[in-house]
Amino acid sequence: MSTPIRADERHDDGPTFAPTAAFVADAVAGEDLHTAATADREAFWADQARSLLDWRTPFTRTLDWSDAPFARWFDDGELNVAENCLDRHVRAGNGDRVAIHFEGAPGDTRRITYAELTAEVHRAANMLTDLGVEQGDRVVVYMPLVPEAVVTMLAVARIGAVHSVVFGGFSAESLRARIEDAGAKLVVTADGGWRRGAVSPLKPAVDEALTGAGTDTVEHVLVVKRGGNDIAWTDRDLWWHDELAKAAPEHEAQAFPAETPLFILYTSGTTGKPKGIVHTSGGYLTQAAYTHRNVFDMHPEKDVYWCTADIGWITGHSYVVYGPLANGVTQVLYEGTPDEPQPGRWWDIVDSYGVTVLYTAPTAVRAAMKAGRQIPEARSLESLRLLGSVGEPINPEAWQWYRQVIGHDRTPIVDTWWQTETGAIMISALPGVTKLKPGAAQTPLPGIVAEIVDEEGHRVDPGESGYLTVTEPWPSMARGIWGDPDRFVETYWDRFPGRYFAGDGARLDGQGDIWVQGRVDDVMNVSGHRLSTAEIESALVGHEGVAEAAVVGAADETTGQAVVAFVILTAEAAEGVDRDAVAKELRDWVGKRIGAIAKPRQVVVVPELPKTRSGKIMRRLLRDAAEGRRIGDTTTLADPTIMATIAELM
Ligand code: 6R9
Repeated sequence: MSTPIRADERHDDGPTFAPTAAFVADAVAGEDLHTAATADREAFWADQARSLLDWRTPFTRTLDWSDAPFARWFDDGELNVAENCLDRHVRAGNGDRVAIHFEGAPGDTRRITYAELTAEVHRAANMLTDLGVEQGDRVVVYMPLVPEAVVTMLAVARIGAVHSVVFGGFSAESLRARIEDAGAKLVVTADGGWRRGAVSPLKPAVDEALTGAGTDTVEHVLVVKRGGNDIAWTDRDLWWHDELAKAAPEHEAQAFPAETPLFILYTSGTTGKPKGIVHTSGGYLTQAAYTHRNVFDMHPEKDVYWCTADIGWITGHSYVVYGPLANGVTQVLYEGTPDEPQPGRWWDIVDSYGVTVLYTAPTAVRAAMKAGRQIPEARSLESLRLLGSVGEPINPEAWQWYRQVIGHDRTPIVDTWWQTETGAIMISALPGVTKLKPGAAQTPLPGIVAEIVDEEGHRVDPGESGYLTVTEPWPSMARGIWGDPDRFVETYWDRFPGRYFAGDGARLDGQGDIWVQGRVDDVMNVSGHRLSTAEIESALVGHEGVAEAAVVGAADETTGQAVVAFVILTAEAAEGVDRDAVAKELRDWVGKRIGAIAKPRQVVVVPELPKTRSGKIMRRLLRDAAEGRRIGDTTTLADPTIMATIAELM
């Protein structure tokens, strides 16, 4: 496989794929959505909110933008998010429909209907109340991808509390920092989860996190038994199954105002400290449901949908939990990795549940390409009718392979651009409307207004590149950064006044289609996961042997980008040093401080970093070295010879 083609090297005149007549005939979304949204954007969103959700108190105000950029949507309306995802489907006579086909990594399965999931969440909501969790309290969720994680999120939502899911791959220190920032009252975890045939413990990281500073707010740790591994036990620990058994089965859902906070989700920014992105209830759920229904062409009575994301990321929030459940769809939830215990496990899951719509990340597609087409070709995959992509730009080569090999040359592919901050999909093709263009996210969805602008904030002409901005408020937009409103304004709204700037560069082609080119700031995208260079650098310099560190994201065939770190050791550490041993130690160190996903692919011990005379590290040159390119212009460096030395050390 060749190196992924960068978006800015692509051309407008590649192949396009028009929707087939058969697809159009049965498509949920038609051209009329665009017409309605263009005619009156706010009225369009109000219609979506009313038709997709059940409101206990109907709203009369659609948008209050008077305190911009802090939006309030549908704010005099009241609803219960969990009731919208559960009870109303049961009341509508769909209680017997499967909500979740769970497949554990070791092969255990559970089939959970909407009636069963509703009953479980009722009990869990009572359990949380019994444990003293009240409206507005924060509950941190640190769990494997098992049904109890979904139940926890919905139970927290049901009582008007706020969840903050921390990806199970994050370290004890990352977990501690998030518990502290959110001031969590309760942590829900599991003894361990399954990964590649073995139990990967989770509870020990919670124990370690809670020995750290700033975690006194935590009153209890609720533990789901999943791995069966031995764990330490303290007075504050409680077994999920014991507490659930004690809780009453019936739960009357209370209605909450639309702007009630629903969750906090931490994401990497350009500084070392992760930001707690806050989402609220009515607007978020409206856009999660609207995008899920229209972009994935959901026919809840017959589709089997599968989004492969973990609930620790925004994709898992909006397209595993809230979107699909609000729409009453049947979905697959799989705990493991694509290729355990054998290559092709994912494709076996598609066949065994008859998955019709699959939503995954380009990095997974490229890994499947690398493993070889003979693996999916040995499976049927006939049930698939629509494929989705998210997390990073999908190079046209991977797009074509995804369509041919997985989609048998007939399925549309929707490339969906959005972010933790946007809450739900913003730019994507509509499968029954748009002529698909491999590699381009294409058009803002009906109701969304996005523009590409130059340095001065002026719209670029077709054929040009610039910064991707959103010009009008949207229902699922972040309502702020937890505990730091100023940072929200500075980070997203100051660069281009009146516009939300997402941190991505993009190109507008001759037909008005948008090609997202990736981050223009110091945020890396590794396997579709956001990592901050500053955060990894600060972890590295936290090691006693490291004097200075610079981190770059280097292009990588499979993961999109990979972390490459350049470090200067302290004089003591540098003495008689074994470079390989140091590199390994520092990789593990970063894994321990942040999490395995942040481990550098390469750690290069260097005598000096390329700095300008004013002392600014020139990451551009380090990226050249990390990608094995000819080193660019070094004339502004304080020491122009340093790059030659570094290139030799690679
Ligand atoms: C949903 C999610 C957001 C960043 C975003 C951008 C990149 C996501 C993309 C894409 C090109 C797509 N990104 N989808 N780039 N095409 N279809 O991934 O949220 O984890 O917050 O990351 O991911 O760079 O700014 P999040």
